[in-house]
Amino acid sequence: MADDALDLSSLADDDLVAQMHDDLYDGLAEEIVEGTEILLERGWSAEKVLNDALVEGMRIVGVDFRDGILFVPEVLLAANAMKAGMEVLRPLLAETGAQRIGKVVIGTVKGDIHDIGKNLVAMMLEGAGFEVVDLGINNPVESYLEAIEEHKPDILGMSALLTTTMPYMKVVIQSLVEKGIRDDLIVLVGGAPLNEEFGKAVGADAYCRDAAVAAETARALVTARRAAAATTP
Ligand code: B1M
Repeated sequence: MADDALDLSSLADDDLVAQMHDDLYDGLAEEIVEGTEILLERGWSAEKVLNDALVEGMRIVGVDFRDGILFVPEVLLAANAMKAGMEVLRPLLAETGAQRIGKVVIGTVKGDIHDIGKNLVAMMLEGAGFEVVDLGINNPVESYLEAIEEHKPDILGMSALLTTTMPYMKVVIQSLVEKGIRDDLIVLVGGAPLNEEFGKAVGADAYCRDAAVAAETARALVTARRAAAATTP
């Protein structure tokens, strides 16, 4: 830290969180890591740091991106800063003593390179006891199908952040139907422009508003499916 730099640890919680929103906006990864560590040392839960400091900071970035105040290079820096903070939280969010309760293949759909939300969902799923195979971004149907064939997951998760890429989820689900494997899988979808109605329209089992809901839904649907299988003669 330079001599004239702000000492983050001297700030009260509220001021520190506000400062982190500014630092995220300015793409300052080191400061975001430091702020994240300070809040954890002060006893904040990983979920609270994530939601109040990082996700809220990114929401503010999103508003100015939409309004043409911020542009792609600045938003990329903000995204990198957010990812740096998420790396500090990763072991805490993914921490679980429980046995693996199922497997998830997850990826962002073709044409879409947004991965922050999908990465968060993957972390929360790990934390909920799932083994997660993360296919990354920009996935065509073929990469989902190959991963399903190879990993035999209980759940397929798809993420889309653009109104232009979200319809691709239907393409993927339709190809599962054509291959006769749709009912072997629970399909969960998520991403900022989606909603419940869209999830139903594309034939997903559930739309997940956020990472916490994704983890809860995954657990509930896998448990229900196992219970149904156990009672089927
Ligand atoms: Co993009 N971008 N972007 N962008 N970007 C949005 C999505 C946008 C809403 C910004 C805006 O205008 N306000 C807008 C989309 C408009 C629309 O389609 N209606 C937009 C646009 C237009 C674009 C470009 C086209 C811009 C351009 O080039 N002119 C371009 C497209 C590139 C492409 O994908 N082909 C583009 C590029 C980028 C960057 C590369 C600069 C960067 C991405 C970096 C990265 O991800 N590595 C970026 C970013 C960062 C954003 C915003 C600002 C933030 C997204 C984010 O990370 N949010 C975003 C504005 C916004 O959403 N407020 C925006 C934080 C994250 C925690 O939330 O991703 O919603 P979210 O995930 C949540 C839930 O949605 C849910 O759980 C997550 C955690 O709680 N969820 C799931 C997500 N996936 C799930 C999957 C599941 C379950 C739940 O599976 C089971």
